[in-house]
Amino acid sequence: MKEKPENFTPGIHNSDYENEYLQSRLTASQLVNITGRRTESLNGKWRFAADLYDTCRRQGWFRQGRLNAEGRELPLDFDWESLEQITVPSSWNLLKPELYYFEGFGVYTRTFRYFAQEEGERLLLRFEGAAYRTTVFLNGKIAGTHDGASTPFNADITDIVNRGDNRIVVSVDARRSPLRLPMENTDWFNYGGIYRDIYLVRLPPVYIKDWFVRLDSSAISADVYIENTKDGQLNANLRMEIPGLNICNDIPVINGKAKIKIPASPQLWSPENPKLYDVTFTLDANAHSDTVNDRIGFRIIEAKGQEIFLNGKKIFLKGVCVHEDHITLGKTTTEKIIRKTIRDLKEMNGMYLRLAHYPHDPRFARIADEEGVLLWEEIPVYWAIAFDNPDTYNDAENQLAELILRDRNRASVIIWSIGNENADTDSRLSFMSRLAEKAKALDESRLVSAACLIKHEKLKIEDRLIDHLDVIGINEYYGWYDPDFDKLPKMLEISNPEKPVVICEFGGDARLGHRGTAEELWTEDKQKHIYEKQVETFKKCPYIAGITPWILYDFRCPRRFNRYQEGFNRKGLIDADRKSKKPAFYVMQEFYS
Ligand code: GCB
Repeated sequence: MKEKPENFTPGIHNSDYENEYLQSRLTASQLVNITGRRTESLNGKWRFAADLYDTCRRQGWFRQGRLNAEGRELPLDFDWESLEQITVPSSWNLLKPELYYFEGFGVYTRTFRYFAQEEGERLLLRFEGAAYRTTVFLNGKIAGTHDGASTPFNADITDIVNRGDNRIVVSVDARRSPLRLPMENTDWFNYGGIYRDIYLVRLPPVYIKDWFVRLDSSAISADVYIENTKDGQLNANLRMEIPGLNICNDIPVINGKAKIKIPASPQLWSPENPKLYDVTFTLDANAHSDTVNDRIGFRIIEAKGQEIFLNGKKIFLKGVCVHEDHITLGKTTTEKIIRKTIRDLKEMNGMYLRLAHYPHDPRFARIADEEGVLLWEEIPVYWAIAFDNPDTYNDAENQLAELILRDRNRASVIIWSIGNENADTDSRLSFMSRLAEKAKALDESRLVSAACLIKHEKLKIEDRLIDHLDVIGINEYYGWYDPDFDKLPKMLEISNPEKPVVICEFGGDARLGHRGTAEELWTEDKQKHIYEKQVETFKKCPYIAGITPWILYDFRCPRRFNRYQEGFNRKGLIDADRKSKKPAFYVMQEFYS
């Protein structure tokens, strides 16, 4: 044990103050499915301070007051109502110039009033995304800590919420670190803060925690999970209704779990016919009732040999990659932005998106369900993360579980991607094969993939992880990072993959409006030339089952400084204004038509 001198003063001397906050972790195991539930938004005006030295947590500001050893009040270095007002959700970097490069701790606070509406009511505090480590306090108590910038989490605050006024304090740590996911080096901008919606959710004391409904050959399979927060045995009656299919069945609940398979032939969901069915679960348990509704599409996605099949028909995935980055909002998004992204995809004659490189806003998959767009969803196991570190693994597995639990009822999502461009080492193989197993354990109805690298010396698709994947994702930049184009057809010829291949990245940078020859770097002409050569080659390859060029829109990136880039990755087919198209956009439009 470290010596603690008599004059040690917590809050000014370094101590392991963080340990206290790490005891109560908010993880996938607590996640409640809130789809179709009534929520009360906590979006809006909050008080905020950039807390460079993490003083909120060091000094325990959340306790609201500080006493000395004799129990006398100490002067406080904070005063909640004098902090500046900001809007939540937002990426703090874009709120004002002084915060543009800020990657530290931010402390947020606001009050809310609460009165229970039913006896035994539970109250959840739900975050859809805060970057990166979030510690939540309510009325002087710790509600929990969450790791991961892009997945949802919730804290059950029933035991610490007051009748009437409540003060919530949230400390968000946006630092990059070699142990985090992603690690400190990424090819995108590290936006910080509470950048997605935040809600209160009321639940009865016995409630439907989660459901997973999907088509399983010719039957609809449902798994439903019930949480009983009351003492005593659960006495529950659960009903599933799908009026559009004349389904109305009671499902027995055993130890909080209910499972059923009902033969059915629904109209199949597809990009041409994105048919959704209303699904309702009603629970009557221990004198309480709970109802949840969802809108679910039924379809089957499979990989056989070198091909991908949707509802038994071979498909070619006509797609494009997209980041969440927005010129004025950063990682914060809106329904309008999501719908516009899908319109741009459709204008390109595409029907598939790779949501790179982390889970995007939860509205994306819901809107894609309605619009008939197929999705690849991904966790930020990006480049050289700490594959040897068990904490990093636990974080990755938890982020994967949070994503899958959030979106496994969405027909649009067909692929879970467990990583991007990770070198084929032993520790990476063990880390990522465990992730693949985890994805299958949580959801056997979708395909698992990862964006892999080519073995350059052999000029071949070869990676030990492939044994654990259903679909091989390949990133290649022939014509750009490797100027020798002829290697692409050679590589495709030398390779003989036993599984379908999707080219999940290719492309090159072009500054909007910069013209020149097809050989001149950074010109629209060179980018167009790369696209023409790439798609010509793909046409001749029998085993490519889909492509997603990099990328739909230019996006901010602090690694890119030259006169054409000016802080942006310019590989977009459309400028960062999300309006102005580059000529390569039309190459894809024609290829996909
Ligand atoms: C890649 C990465 C992507 C980068 C891109 C680029 O291979 O997966 O995150 O942004 O290349 O532009 O270099």
